[in-house]
Amino acid sequence: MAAKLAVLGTLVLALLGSVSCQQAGYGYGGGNPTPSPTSTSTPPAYPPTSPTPSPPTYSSPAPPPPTAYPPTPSPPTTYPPPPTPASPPPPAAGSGLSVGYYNDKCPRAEAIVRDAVRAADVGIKAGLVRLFFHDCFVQGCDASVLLKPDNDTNPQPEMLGIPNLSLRGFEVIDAAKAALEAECPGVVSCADIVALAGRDASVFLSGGAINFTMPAGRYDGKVSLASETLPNLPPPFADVARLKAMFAAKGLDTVDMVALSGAHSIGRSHCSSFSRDRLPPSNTSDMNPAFATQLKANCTSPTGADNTVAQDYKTPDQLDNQYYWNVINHKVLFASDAALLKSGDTAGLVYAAALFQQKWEDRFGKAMVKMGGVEVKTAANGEIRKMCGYVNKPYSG
Ligand code: HEM
Ligand SMILES: *[C@@H]1O[C@H](CO)[C@@H](O)[C@H](O)[C@H]1NC(C)=O
Ligand SMILES: *[C@@H]1O[C@H](CO)[C@@H](O)[C@H](O)[C@H]1NC(C)=O
Ligand SMILES: *[C@@H]1O[C@H](CO)[C@@H](O)[C@H](O)[C@H]1NC(C)=O
Ligand SMILES: *[C@@H]1O[C@H](CO)[C@@H](O)[C@H](O)[C@H]1NC(C)=O
Ligand SMILES: CC(=O)N[C@H]1CO[C@H](CO)[C@@H](O)[C@@H]1O
Repeated sequence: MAAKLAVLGTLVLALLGSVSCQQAGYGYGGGNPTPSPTSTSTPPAYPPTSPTPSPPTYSSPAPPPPTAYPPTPSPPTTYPPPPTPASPPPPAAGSGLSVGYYNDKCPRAEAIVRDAVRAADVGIKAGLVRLFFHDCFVQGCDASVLLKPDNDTNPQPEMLGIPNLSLRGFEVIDAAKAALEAECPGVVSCADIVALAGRDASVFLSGGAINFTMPAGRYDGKVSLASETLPNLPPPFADVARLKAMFAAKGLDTVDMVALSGAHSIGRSHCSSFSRDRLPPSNTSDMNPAFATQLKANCTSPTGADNTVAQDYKTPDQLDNQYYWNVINHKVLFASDAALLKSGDTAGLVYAAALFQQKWEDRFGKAMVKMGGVEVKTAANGEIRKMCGYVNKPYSG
């Protein structure tokens, strides 16, 4: 009863204030992808959608008092925050992008990308959602994450940065690009393919519950540096302050951050991304002990391989709000996930997302669009690549 009251109290707070979430992909793991032991998908066991959800079993301090929140009960209609108007200089959201950008230029463009994403398995689909995030946070959404090492021009692209070591889904982007070049050569940017694929993967993995339009018109960048990945991508051991700061640096607020963190409801992680700071014997975390024991077992490998485990132990292949219940129940992998409970505004958003699935779905779509507007390039500083792994050849550099 006390727990339920606490949940409801936090909920009220969440409705009053706006918060954003965290949880960025680090991706220490990499090297030898071992099939995820949890890849066997569980039936969609969504938590009850009614305001009387399964009682959270959390034992953490009760959510902060109402005074921690914006006192003025602004009506629900005031958030999600209005779309940031496209302003010129800093992390502006998507100036120059438009929905249906390819309708005239290449009418089947979006359908071609969707078909390529549809053909991918659930794990690769999850990878595509993360790929979009990593692309946008480093050099903006410009497909710089796709550039392959080139001994002469760029031996150390983003792809070789530590956080990128476990990215996947590249072959889906390449397949879509090949089909698009056959259909309308030189028209569709790799950056748009990454963005549309991230959207489509979200639609598929949510069973259509998350469904939003993604503006397009991005150009592809020519710069990709491994050295820019660590400073721009939040690490799995980040605390709330760091998460907020790193998202804010991209023009994304706390509501966006918490909503996007729900992406940790799909896909997997290598054990190396969290075992050191989150698993016994170094018990510095507030992880549920039984969950920690299971993770420890699943991460134990006779050969020393870097195993993978599901991000969401309960519905690993569904993009749903189960993630937020996992946060509440201390059954998440990263310190950055757990951290969302540790500040009043983020905790409020976590409870709101757990209790109001549709609200979160809506916020997730809006935040994906906003993320897709980060530092986009234009014809003036970008190009339409012919192959997504390489800048166009006659390179006047
Ligand atoms: C808030 C800060 C975030 C942190 C610290 C973080 C960290 C990580 C880490 C460490 C992994 C596991 C990589 C591995 O070891 O294989 C991961 C996976 C993943 N992340 Fe995040 N992430 C964050 C935000 C996001 C966002 C904003 C998205 C997308 C909207 C996202 C989507 C994913 C997905 C889908 C996976 C699974 C990928 C796969 O299965 O291949 N993450 N993240
Ligand atoms: C550990 O692996 C088992 C067997 O694949 C799986 O059922 C369980 O959900 C996994 N637990 C965690 C916490 O990953
Ligand atoms: C790039 O350099 C590495 C190491 O020096 C070498 O093994 C490789 O063959 C080179 N690749 C190309 C395409 O030149
Ligand atoms: C998503 O929305 C579009 C436009 O409203 C609709 O045509 C499409 O069928 C929807 N997709 C899914 C999977 O529900
Ligand atoms: C870790 O320590 C905390 C606090 O001492 C304790 O509550 C928790 O059960 C421990 N977790 C594990 C996995 O041993
Ligand atoms: C999936 C992918 O392309 N990842 C790359 C990350 O970096 C390693 C090298 O460290 C490459 O081998 C992978 O191809």
